Amino acid sequence: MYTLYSMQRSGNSYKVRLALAQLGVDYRLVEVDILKGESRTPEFLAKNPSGQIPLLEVTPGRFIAESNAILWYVAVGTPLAPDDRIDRAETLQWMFFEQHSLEPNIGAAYFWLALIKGGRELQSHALEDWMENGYRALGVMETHLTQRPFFVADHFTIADIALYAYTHVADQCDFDLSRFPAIGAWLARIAEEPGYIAMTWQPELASA
Ligand SMILES: N[C@@H](CCC(=O)N[C@@H](CS)C(=O)NCC(=O)O)C(=O)O
Repeated sequence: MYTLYSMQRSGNSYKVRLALAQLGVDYRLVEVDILKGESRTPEFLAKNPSGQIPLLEVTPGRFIAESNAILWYVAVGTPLAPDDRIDRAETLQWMFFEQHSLEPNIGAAYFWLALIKGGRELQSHALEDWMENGYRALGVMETHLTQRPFFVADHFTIADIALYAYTHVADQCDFDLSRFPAIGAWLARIAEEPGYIAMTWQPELASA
């Protein structure tokens, strides 16, 4: 059985919880509080030298880091991970976009504005860039979704899961999603997928 090191309010961790729920895969969950430095202890760094969650132990002592790499690992061979060559490359394209254009802006804004007390004041110098670049990423997504129900192959895939995690909480960190009707419809479509779980959902927590 997999062991997932995750934090409840981490969007990157939620991607993996959402994919595992969609796939109906059981796993052991270990909650890691990054705000208390629990991902930077010697024990955790021995598992993932980057000191970050999510982290998936796939077999005893074998770990995969990076949310989008974990998504590929758990989803390969299922409809969530397209097999066709072009669809697969497009899935990767959107997952790289997520890491490069969306997560560093909306993910950062979410972390500092929604999770950290006093974060707005601490990061006031960065906020303008996050908003400008985050809105640009949302604009790209909106244009794509105007013509299609999902990002790739006209069905729900790990590209959607990767992009959904921080987009669906963007309104908690100053982004006005009402400006993006196609994104709004896509968010609603995902929430209706069979096996959908909210970010707040948790299986029984295992002890660390
Ligand atoms: N690119 C990584 C980013 C992971 C990441 O930023 N994790 C954050 C939580 S969302 C973390 O563990 N931060 C704690 C730290 O860096 O000390 C991914 O997609 O998994």
